[in-house]
Amino acid sequence: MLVANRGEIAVRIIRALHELGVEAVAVYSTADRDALHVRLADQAICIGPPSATESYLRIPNVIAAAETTGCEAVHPGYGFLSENPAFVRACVESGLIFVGPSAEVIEKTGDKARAKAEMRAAGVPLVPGTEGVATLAEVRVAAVELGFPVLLKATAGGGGKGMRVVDRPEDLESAYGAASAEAEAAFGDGSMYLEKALVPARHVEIQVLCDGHGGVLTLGERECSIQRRHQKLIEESPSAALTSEARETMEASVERACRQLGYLNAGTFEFLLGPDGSPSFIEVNCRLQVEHPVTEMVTGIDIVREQLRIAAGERLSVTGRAPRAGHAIEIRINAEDPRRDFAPAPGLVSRFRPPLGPGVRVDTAVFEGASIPPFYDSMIAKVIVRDDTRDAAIARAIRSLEEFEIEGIPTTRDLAIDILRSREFRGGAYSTSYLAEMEGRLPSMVPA
Ligand code: MV4
Repeated sequence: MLVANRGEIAVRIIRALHELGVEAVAVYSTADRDALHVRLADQAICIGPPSATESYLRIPNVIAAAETTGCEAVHPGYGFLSENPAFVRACVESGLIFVGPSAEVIEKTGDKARAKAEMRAAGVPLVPGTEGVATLAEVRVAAVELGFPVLLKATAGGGGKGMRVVDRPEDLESAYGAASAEAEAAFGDGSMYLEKALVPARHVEIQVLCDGHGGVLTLGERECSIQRRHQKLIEESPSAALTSEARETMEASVERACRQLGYLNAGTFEFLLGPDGSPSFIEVNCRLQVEHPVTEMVTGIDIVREQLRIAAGERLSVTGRAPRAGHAIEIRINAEDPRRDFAPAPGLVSRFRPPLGPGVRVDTAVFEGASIPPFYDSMIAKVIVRDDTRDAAIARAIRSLEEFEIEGIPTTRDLAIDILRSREFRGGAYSTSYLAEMEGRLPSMVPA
């Protein structure tokens, strides 16, 4: 198996491969020569210089690495080429099994307006809005019907790019132009659609696994509302905002959607919970996600192992709803300075002592003496804890983060401790606005 990624997720995948007795081939840029994923793999192929566009994103180089080493399959991890239909097609043309859905499914769901149309047909609850792509004239009419505030979204968008909240009719034209131009520049597609803006909202997503024999397993939700500028910082499961009825509605609708799409392998369906707690679908992620360990900790299911078994043509051993127990929280540790507007702060990690003890898992590719290169994502570790109740999991998370010694670079560790201790987080009633509202109130976010 070729692992077409780097960092903690490459390490995570190599571990799953080795447990199944499968040889792992790593790829790396010249900036990652001494990286942990290179050391843990059975073979490693250099695919280019540090810039991701010339290495981890360069399809011919990744395919050549798989071919020259005799790989049978490719796991893309998250980011990089993981949701790129051209990469999936290149794999298939080279006789490589891609660990993920088909190029057709990735294309269908990558167009957010098209994805919504598919979900509507499957009876998934949607945020009210235009049916598909809308011109400025159509948006003007729809906005009046929906009522302000509305949200302009790029059909090719994601991560908030090409998205604009509009509060007043007179701002529609300039917002449409700006968002469409931003989407055109970022994705080569300026198509827009409109939705009613749900504010304040909670971001809750459902994890699913689908095999090639019609088996569908839903693995419950992850609450991902603690984020800053679309970068998630803390995720947990279960969500304090979901009743068991709302959860079952979401899981049943995701199961129908997967059957309708012909979904294969791991996927995540993102929903917003409105002020009344009712879920509305927003988009599909056709990949393994950063926060997948939260779900692994409450279900006991190894999602990456299941991905590999599905790619090998095996059946899911359980279908329907995965069993769950307890409460899990993931904290992302980034090499960023929260006192300097979260500026990335790569460099030498002079001390690195991750937490241990009951109910604690740390996913990382960092070790003492490692250098964090400036070319990639700033996430350096994930601390995931599980305990019987939410309060116990919070206490375990704080204990773990206090135990975590990282020196040489600034990190988001202390900010995470502040968040976990805050009355708002402990109460469980937070929304996606939480961090913006806490700006200046959390000690570790105050400029030095
Ligand atoms: C929304 C929304 C409110 N109303 N859609 C952000 C990125 C993309 N995944 C969709 N996003 C949102 N869509 C409607 N109709 C609020 C957000 C949003 C958000 C969603 C999830 C997690 C964090 C967020 C932060 C700001 C806005």
